[in-house]
Amino acid sequence: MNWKNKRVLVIGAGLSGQAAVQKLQGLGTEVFLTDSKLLEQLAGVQELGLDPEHLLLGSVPGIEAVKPDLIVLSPGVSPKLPLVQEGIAQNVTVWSEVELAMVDCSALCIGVTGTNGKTTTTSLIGELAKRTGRPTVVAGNIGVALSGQVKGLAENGLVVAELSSFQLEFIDKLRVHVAILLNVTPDHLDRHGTLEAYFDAKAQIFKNQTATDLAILNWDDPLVHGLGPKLKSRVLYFSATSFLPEGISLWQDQIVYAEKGTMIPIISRQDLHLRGAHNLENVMAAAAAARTFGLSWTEIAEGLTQFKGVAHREEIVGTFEGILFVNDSKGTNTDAATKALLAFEEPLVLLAGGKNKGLDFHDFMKVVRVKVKSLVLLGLAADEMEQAARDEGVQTIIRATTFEDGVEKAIAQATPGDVVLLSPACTSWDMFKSFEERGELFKELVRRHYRTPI
Ligand code: UMA
Repeated sequence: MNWKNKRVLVIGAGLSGQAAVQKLQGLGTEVFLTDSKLLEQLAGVQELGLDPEHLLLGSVPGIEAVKPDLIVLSPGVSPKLPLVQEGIAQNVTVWSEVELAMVDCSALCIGVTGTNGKTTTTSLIGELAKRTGRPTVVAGNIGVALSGQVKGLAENGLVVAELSSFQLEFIDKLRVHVAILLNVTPDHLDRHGTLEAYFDAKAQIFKNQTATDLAILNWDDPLVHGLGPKLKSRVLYFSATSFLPEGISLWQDQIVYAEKGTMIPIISRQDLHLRGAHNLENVMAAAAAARTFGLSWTEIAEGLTQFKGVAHREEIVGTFEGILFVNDSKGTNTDAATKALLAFEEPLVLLAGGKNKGLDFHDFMKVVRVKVKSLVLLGLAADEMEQAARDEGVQTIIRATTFEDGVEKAIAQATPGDVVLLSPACTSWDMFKSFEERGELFKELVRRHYRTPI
């Protein structure tokens, strides 16, 4: 593409939009940036150096005001936005920010998608990738826009990208050489409408794969499993529940790789820091990906043993007066929160609630009834969650007025030997800017309660 003669409209001036603008400026394109917020509400936009004619803030313009050749969409911007719809109606190409990011990058691209486990798996692959000594970029939905990271990456480099359904919705030629689909359960239905549409967006990760590429699929997830025969690429399955004669799975307590009648033990599950069956899946997927960039199974096992997990995903805050505190602020949907509950054998006090993403809480509350001794609820979704909890026979339900009140009430419910778990099953957006902010406050409040240094 001859970028110099193009007019490109970037929608959304957050992390993705700003990184996209900078990338486009580097390509010599005429860039317009729009956002429904005002300049003073948008940190970092002033520094982009766009003149007022190219900065359309506060209200969204009509397509005629810009007449773009290309629209680059930030992931959080819905394609239902009239501006995007107008563009599509006028045959303007629409790209996700990740498509733009990779347009001039020829490094090997490893992409991770799925409803849950993406960040853990991406981080783990990133750690394994660094062991190769090759230049490595870890970015995407993980919190760092891809566009700002891949510039100048050598051809022998490795891009490890966490890719959300929002980012995959508008990819065009982006080729993910090694693509992982971990699982698909209801999430983001307020944006995608149906589970089918959400699944289709996730399956876009395989769109441009060829026969030499690799798809890594979860054998145990019926939706994901069924994709295998439809793909052009080679498929490698993993399973945390049954032994696979071809693929990565469990044999007694060992994670093993089996192929053509041979079986190679990779690591014993006891040697992993990560807890829970869902993390076994993340480890298996990461190990499969790491094989493609040339690490031996021994090197992979070393990397797996050393990985302690990531912040806000079942992150151990500490044990205070015999109570273990766990921050799973990233548990923003019912499936993630269920997995967190299932990872613990101890009696649980669960702190949950926030903003619902259009999910039904009844199945989740069935698990809460069995696993949780006290449920503390807060946030916008608290009424809905309480109703579902009552419907499913959850015994102890406590309401909190603020996040601080919720943490104090959770602590008051716990006795030595218990786990206090923050796993909200909701987004943080009713009370916080991000799940990170919520998780940080949780840790701070716990430490403050026990008067330990923050
Ligand atoms: N905006 C508009 N009009 C709209 C909607 C949004 O102008 O109709 C503007 C907002 O005013 C705001 C900007 O768009 O200024 C925000 O854009 P964004 O929501 O795409 O946020 P970014 O800062 O670009 O962050 C995005 C991802 N956010 C979302 O997908 C919601 C981040 O994932 C990602 O880390 C980042 O790009 C870098 O790649 C976060 C996330 O919550 C962690 N992801 C979801 C999830 O994991 O469940 C998908």
